Amino acid sequence: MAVAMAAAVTERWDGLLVGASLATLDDDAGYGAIGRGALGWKDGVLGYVGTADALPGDPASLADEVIQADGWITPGLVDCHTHLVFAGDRAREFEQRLQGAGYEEIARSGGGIVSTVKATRAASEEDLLAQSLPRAQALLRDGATTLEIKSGYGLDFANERKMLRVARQLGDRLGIGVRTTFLGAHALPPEFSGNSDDYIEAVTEWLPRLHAEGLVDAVDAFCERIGFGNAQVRRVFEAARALGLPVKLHADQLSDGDGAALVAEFGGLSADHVEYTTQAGVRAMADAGTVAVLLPGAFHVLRETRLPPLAEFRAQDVPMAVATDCNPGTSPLLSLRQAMQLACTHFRLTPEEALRGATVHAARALGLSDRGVLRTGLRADFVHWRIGHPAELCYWLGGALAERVFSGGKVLQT
Ligand code: DI6
Ligand code: FE
Repeated sequence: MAVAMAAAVTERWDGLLVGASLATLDDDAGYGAIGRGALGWKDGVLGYVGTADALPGDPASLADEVIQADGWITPGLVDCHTHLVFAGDRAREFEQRLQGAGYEEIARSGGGIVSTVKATRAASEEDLLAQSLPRAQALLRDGATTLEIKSGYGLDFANERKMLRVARQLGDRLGIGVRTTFLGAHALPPEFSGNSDDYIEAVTEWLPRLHAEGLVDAVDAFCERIGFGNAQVRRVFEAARALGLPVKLHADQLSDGDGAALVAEFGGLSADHVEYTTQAGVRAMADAGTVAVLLPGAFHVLRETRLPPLAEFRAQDVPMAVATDCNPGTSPLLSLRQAMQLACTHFRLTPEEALRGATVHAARALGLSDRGVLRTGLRADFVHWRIGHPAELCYWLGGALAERVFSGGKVLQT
């Protein structure tokens, strides 16, 4: 008897949430719905995912804290593509575009990304953290528990390093998972004007140094007419491969540059944007297991009309993730749920596809297998939503639907 009681005590969960419906997403299709569910966790890991009725005892005897809840629980959202660390804003450029100036035209005349580079270089590390923190907090408040954050507005060693350090600090400060991506090959800084090959050479030299400081989880590049060409991206990817770092790519956003096939050739985690990706690119992604990251915020803000090859992705079973692309130029978007909404309206994703895109498939786009679904043994990252059906996550524009957001079993305070 004493032995049995001791066993029960050691298995006691830290927390148990009872009564809400669960969208586990732990099936190949559907929401993986469990009505009147229960979720128990210990030491930041899920220990029970199932119906309330099948709990092995009275809730109060099972956990230190019992939360009675209605509404729905989903996995914590994973924003797998953001540029949320930057200084300043580009609201003025937004006005110019509304008066007819094109995004590429502004970039070529010294505005665009390079103007954010100036502001980011001028900011101290503390200031950059202070400016970026509210953006990360906004994403968290609407359900994100994992953020990918790219560099790419520093474009020299010290400033790329500063951005990546700030990204790490955001993760520590907020108690969430942050994955950093080195995007040195984002734009050509003015001091390398006319010399893009030399700049790429410099990028490949910075990468091992930044990696040695533990600042890099993956490597990305902007493969585009106004970015870098395939041969240059290849050099960056080879440098990543030499360090065993995974790659991803801003591919075929404004024009078809064979970007999807290139990143697939390197076994890349994801090809992102992909509006102009061809059938051959989709096939290469399918063969390599590369995720398509859809970024409907940039599509929306740029008033793009060319749709990503959605039917092809579905036909070839290429997983589609959805992310905010939070950045000051093309996607000043501070809610992943809003990105899911835009993915439904612009790309005709079903709400279920959009939810999978912002959880399961997004985790895969970051190479993370410990989150993205509600399953025993995975991280206790989940969101308790005040909704009557999961489609509401994609239905409301704006609003505050998250009752509580949990990361590693702890309620996030933002
Ligand atoms: N594609 C994008 O949508 C962002 N970067 C990129 O390569 C835009 C970045 C910016 O305009 O500041
Ligand atoms: Fe981007």
